[in-house]
Amino acid sequence: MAGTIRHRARTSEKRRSHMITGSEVLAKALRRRGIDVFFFIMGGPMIEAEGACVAEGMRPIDVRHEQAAVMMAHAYTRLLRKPAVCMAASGPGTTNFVTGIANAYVDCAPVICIGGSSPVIQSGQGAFQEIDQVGIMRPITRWSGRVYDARRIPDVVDAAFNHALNGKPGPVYLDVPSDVLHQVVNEDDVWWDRSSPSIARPRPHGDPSEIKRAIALLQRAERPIIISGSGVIWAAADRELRAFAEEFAIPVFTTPQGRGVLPEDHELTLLEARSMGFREADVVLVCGTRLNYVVGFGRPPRFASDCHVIQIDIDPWELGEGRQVDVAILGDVGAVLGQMLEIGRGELDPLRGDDWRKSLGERVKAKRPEAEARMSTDQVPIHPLRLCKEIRDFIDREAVLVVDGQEILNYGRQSIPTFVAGHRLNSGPFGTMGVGLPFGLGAKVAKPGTQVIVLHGDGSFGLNAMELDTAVRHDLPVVTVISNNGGWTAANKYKAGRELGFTRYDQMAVALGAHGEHVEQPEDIRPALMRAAASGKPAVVNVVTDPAARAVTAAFSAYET
Ligand SMILES: Cc1ncc(C[n+]2csc(CCOP(=O)(O)OP(=O)(O)O)c2C)c(N)n1
Ligand SMILES: [Mg+2]
Repeated sequence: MAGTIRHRARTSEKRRSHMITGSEVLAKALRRRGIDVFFFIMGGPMIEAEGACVAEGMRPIDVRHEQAAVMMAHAYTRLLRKPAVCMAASGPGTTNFVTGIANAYVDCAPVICIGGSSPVIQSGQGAFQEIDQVGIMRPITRWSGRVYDARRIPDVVDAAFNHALNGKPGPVYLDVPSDVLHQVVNEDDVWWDRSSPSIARPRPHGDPSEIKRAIALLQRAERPIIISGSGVIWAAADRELRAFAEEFAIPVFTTPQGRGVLPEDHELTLLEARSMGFREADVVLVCGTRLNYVVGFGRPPRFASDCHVIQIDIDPWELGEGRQVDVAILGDVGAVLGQMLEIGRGELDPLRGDDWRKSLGERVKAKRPEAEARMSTDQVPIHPLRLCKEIRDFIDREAVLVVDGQEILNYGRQSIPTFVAGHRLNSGPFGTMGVGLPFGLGAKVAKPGTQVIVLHGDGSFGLNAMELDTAVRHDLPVVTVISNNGGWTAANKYKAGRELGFTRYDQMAVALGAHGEHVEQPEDIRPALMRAAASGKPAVVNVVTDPAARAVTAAFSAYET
């Protein structure tokens, strides 16, 4: 009742002149930054703001868990290389963001997370759903801040976007208290000045003297390689990377999140010779990726102790982090590679290292038939690699493939190639189970015309399985294939809490209005995939796989990791 009276008072107050609520200012500020979709669960004090966003023409994707909202926004940023917004109610709605935000932080995805909060006027008094949301988010974001006056909303929204995008990208958290959202202000008093949708990310060039040193090192290299990370995808530098690699015939290895910068049937993507390439390289050009555990910290035994490292990164704190490097170039990876290409022309001889490249190529050729044979097994229960082969042969070349789980993640990484930059998403360097389905849905929202396939473990599927309902309600026809090995990881030894049983997730899908398929024989996988895709609905293909199959990377690899 009190709420209704307040609402009427605000409405009549607004009619008097150009009066506007904080909620409406927020919606307009987001629109000005080019936001056209948002992922959320409704709830106070955000309800009016969310309605205002719809009124501004933004597409509302209401989900079933706030964690999934962040993950959908995350995939959207990756696919379209632009920021995306998610929103939550105060208190538990916002704290449910946490895993999604932490994952986006480790993955450097510029997700703009907006949480409603209890009123400033009651702060510290035990208000409804009051908790230190800004403090909770601070260590897992690039910026966590609060707006205290509706007139400042566009200005603070701009600050949030700038922190998300400039330098190394990452998530930000913006806290909007209820009294700021409900505040009625004169539109003329709102700080619109800095808010422009055309604000460009700075793309700094590298120091020319460091670039010369890098070229000099490459000139002396007998066995150079490039390691390319997701920084190259975010900087939209796949063209520059490809041009540089091709000009000087340097093999390219990507991180799992950075796949597709070169189509993985390109002659310089020698996937199966990854370990050998790392081990034997004498100069490593690291582009837009951290020297973290994913690449063995750039140290022995993965790399030779005397190999030289050139690192290009937009973030000064990443340069030389983990290990010392020989040349550190601070700058936008696309801009720097452009500079290096210019200086390198005429200086670098692509024929150098030809013999070594050939031996890497031979390694690839030698390993392929063996890997193909392992993937072709007719065993029952179905081997996860057979499932990977069926998916590999079924999906479009441009498909977005999301993989989540442990055994199935490892098998998938080794066996299914990617041909488009950014079209491969997975549990990521943070190792987050549950990203699969929400990533798939975020990808489908971003690119509705592209086939999206999620390859899920049965355990990881369960974490955000209710997002199937989101898929049905929002008509997002993503095909989720479950490698159902009856539990978490392989049953290769006793593990407490491993067993989940062979649940009929396909029946659950049907109950939610999606398409369901249940598969136990290898020859039935392909027809089930075809029916699932042809249904035009979100679909679950529940494939019973061998619980004993354990992906030992070295032993099973089609390409070594
Ligand atoms: C959110 C989260 N919870 C728990 C873990 C620990 N964990 C890592 S892999 C894994 C098992 C995944 O099982 P499943 O999705 O069924 O795939 P499978 O390995 O069986 O193919 C678990 C529980 C994690 N990484 N993330
Ligand atoms: Mg499993």
